[in-house]
Amino acid sequence: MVDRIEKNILYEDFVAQHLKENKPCIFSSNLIADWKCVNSWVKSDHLNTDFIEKHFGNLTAPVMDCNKQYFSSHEKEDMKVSEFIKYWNDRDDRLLYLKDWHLQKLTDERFYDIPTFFTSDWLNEYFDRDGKDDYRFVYIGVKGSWTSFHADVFRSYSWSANICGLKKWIFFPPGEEDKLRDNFGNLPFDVSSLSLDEMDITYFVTFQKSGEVIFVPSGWHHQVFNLEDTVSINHNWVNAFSIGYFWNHLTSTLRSVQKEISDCAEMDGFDDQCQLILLSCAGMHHKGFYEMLCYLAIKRLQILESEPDNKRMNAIFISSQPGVVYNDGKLSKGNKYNQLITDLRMLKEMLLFLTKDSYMQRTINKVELEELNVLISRISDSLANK
Ligand SMILES: O=C(O)CCC(=O)C(=O)O
Ligand SMILES: [Fe+2]
Repeated sequence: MVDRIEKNILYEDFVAQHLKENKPCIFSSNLIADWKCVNSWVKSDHLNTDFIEKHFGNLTAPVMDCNKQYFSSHEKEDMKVSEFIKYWNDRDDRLLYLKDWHLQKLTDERFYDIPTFFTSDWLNEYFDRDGKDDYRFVYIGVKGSWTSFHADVFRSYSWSANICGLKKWIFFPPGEEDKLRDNFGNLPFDVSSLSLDEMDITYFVTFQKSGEVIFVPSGWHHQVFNLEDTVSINHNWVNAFSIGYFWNHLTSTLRSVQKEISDCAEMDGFDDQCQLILLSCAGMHHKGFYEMLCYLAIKRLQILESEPDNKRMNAIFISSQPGVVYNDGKLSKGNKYNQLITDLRMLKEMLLFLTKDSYMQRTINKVELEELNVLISRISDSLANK
């Protein structure tokens, strides 16, 4: 069963029961009722195509054809939004799904606010630093469109909010997917073609209605079906409670890369070559991971070290909401939860771990290693003053 959260819960309860436990849940309590897009993009429970056409028609978005497989995903092409809207209104024998559209990055307008539960997001906070990329998406799919079996990029969490429509999710706890691998170790593209009930495998099926928001934990494989025309917004995100999964994924992907090209292991530049392949297939390499943690740690230290006392005490919650640096302490009853401290403790632990990792020692140079040790001491000092 996937937990349903009907009433408002405290942030720290969500942390304890879902982030730390890495367990999925659905918020049915309409967390998104106030969203601008819920009101402007939807008319009588359906996509307001006139509005989308008028405001976004000239933009381009990635569109998949769910009737066509391309490796482990669907065939994709970039399309003018106005062309997609024409398809949406007329329909033909294609099964198109506009997805992974970075609309928030393309517009200045904020058409939704990230629910508090998901604002501690190191991934988007880090990628926002140069404005080049983000992990905030809009999905618009006709009835019958679907997303193939996968686990999310970087083994990040995701959250997904239905603006309108109905989704069916099939979830597999981490490790269960191994039971579905073929002789070559490949995962299936479509689990609905398998007789899951006849197998010794744990999985969950859940339905997400209009207004509901689902939390997808790290490393849970899933497949998603739009049972009605459906519009959703989703983010991939990572934070103190999932950064370890990210690191484990990076190192296990590196091991696969090393194995794949092991015949070149004796050649000069083997490590560099592996890192390049890792970057292109996992989206990040070891150096990038180290730089990300340093960036996040320095940003938090600067807040702790520079803000006047009262502001510092309130600056407990760094936010990945565009345009918002941090929320004040009203987030949590009694200010018991201090995200800044939680983040720094975890960042210190991870950074210490990296200094001892033999592969990381080969990846960063002596000066960088020295700087890393200085940064770790700075975090220790800051935490000791708390
Ligand atoms: O809604 C979909 O089609 C896919 C969403 C998804 O995979 C996710 O949010 O992780
Ligand atoms: Fe996903």
